Amino acid sequence: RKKKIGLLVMAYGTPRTKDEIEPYYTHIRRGRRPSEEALEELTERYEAIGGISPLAKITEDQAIGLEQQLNKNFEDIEFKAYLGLKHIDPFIEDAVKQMKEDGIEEAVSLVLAPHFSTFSVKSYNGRAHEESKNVQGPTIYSVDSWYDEPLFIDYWVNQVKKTMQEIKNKDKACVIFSAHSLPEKITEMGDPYPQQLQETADLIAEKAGIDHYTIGWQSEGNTPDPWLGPDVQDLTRDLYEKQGYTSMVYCPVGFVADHLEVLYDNDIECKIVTDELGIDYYRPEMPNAKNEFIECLATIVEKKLAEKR
Ligand code: FEC
Repeated sequence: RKKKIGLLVMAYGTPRTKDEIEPYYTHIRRGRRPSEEALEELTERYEAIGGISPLAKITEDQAIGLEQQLNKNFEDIEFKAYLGLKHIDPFIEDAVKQMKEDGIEEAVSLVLAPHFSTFSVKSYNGRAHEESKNVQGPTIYSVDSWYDEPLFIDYWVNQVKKTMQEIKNKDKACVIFSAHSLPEKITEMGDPYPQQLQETADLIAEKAGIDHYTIGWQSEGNTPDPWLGPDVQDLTRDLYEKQGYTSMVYCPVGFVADHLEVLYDNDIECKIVTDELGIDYYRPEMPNAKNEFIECLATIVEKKLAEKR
């Protein structure tokens, strides 16, 4: 009989219907209900990208794709994927309980976000381990980060090169590699998040032969404390006004799918700025469930297994 290994695939989660926006937003705000105004504003952003986010389907496709790829690569193991979401059901805890019920004794956990932060990856993995302890569930081998995985770098190298072919005056083009902003206090805690984004950017730029690039932050929260900057919108203005760049290539490498933070914060908000300045906007395709990205995820899991078993 084949050995069974669980794949705990963790992701942010998104409302699947308009009615789910409120409980989802409340969960993000750690149980505090948003004001009517804030709720309305978020609903409008979802409406602007077509009513609801395509993220739910993409995350599911990524998890299924990963399961299938690994089952193809290993003859002696049967992999089973369990989706565990941060802010909506099935929650991370639900997935761990389900693994326990299914008799899974060993699992690999992977967060669908490449860079490690105490606020993101650490909290996902922490919740998984905590629940597993509570229910005496499977031993979970957790991947902490994969921002420098060669297949991940290659994905973006190919995308950036493809986009660059569309740009006539390459000397006037700047690539902006970005990730979700986080409160600045993470740097005092020694969080590797900003360095990891810089490293991802350096690796992609080097391999793609890009000389003009920088990193930036996006989608920051609406709280009084300072967030990591520069924000990609301010950065766009500066790159044009101070350095004369007239083509901006947005690579939101901290994300892996088409969702609100990309389809709205890049494709609508950053585009408002480039339109206003009269310069060109480019945004290469996100990994989603493309084959080459599924192979990348499978490689990450395989490396973790090789290290642990
Ligand atoms: O539905 C969709 O298509 C979008 C899903 C979505 C993704 C995502 C990724 C990250 N977030 C991260 C951190 C924060 C922090 C706050 C925060 C707030 C929101 C809100 C929505 C939202 N996030 Fe998110 N994020 C997504 C959606 N996020 C909606 C609430 C409205 C707003 O502020 O825009 C601030 C929370 C607070 O108030 O304390 C912090 C990080 C990531 C990338 C890593 C990951 O995917 O886990 C970090 C996708």
